[in-house]
Amino acid sequence: MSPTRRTTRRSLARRRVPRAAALALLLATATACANDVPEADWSRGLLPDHVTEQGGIVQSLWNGAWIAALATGAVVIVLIVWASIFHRKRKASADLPPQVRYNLPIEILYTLIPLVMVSVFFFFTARDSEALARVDGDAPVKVKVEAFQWSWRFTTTYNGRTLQPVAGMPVNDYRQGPQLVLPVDTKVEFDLSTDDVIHSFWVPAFLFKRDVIPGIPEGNPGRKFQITTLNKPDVYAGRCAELCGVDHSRMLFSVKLVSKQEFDQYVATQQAGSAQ
Ligand SMILES: [Cu+2]
Repeated sequence: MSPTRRTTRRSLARRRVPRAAALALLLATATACANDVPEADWSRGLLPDHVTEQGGIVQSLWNGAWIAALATGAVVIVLIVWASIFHRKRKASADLPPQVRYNLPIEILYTLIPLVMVSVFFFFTARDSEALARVDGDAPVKVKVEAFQWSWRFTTTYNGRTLQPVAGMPVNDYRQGPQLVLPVDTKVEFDLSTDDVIHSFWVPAFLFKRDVIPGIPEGNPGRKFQITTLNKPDVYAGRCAELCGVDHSRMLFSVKLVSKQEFDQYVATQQAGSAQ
């Protein structure tokens, strides 16, 4: 390498370091601004702590996929390093190395191993998608979710009694958006609908989101999903996950998980309101 080229490289590197640092700082501040981003933990593969039984299914599928991907990556890297260290071109000879074209056992191996890997991924994904999409129909709490530009209306039915709808408007903080109150350790069925554009119902702590598409008739299984809440009472952020117009980013809501007693009290007050 010529001395001039070395200096250019060094000065390039010198220029890049502060730029990278500035970018990192910008990213850190940008994340800090979003107050509704749940805490991600390396032990969970950077997913938020899940608050539904179904979230557990997603978490283990996620873990398994990463373990398989990392194991595959490790094997590939070891093979690359091994080949590049022990199978270098010998300076003395100009001959080609032994060619392995039309080597049937190796070709079968090339085909079978990826096929087996994809099949394993497919099996677990299909099994878990089926479990996540299952709706029994006997959930004690049913929530009709109506998405609109740019907020949500939640109408809860508990043991056959329908509460007053909770409707919101665009907000900057999810805590000011409409709040859906749900009891812990309970099966909840959601029915999603919209009259305007495509939205997407997303509660990060559920580790699940589902598009809300206009025109899907009532009773269609594509509108429904079901969760079983875990005993983790708290307030969780929810948002629209489909760019749906100018105030899409303010289409925020919250889900409050409460004890069954508190939920009964909530139902009582909501019913008193609906009697007016
Ligand atoms: Cu939306």
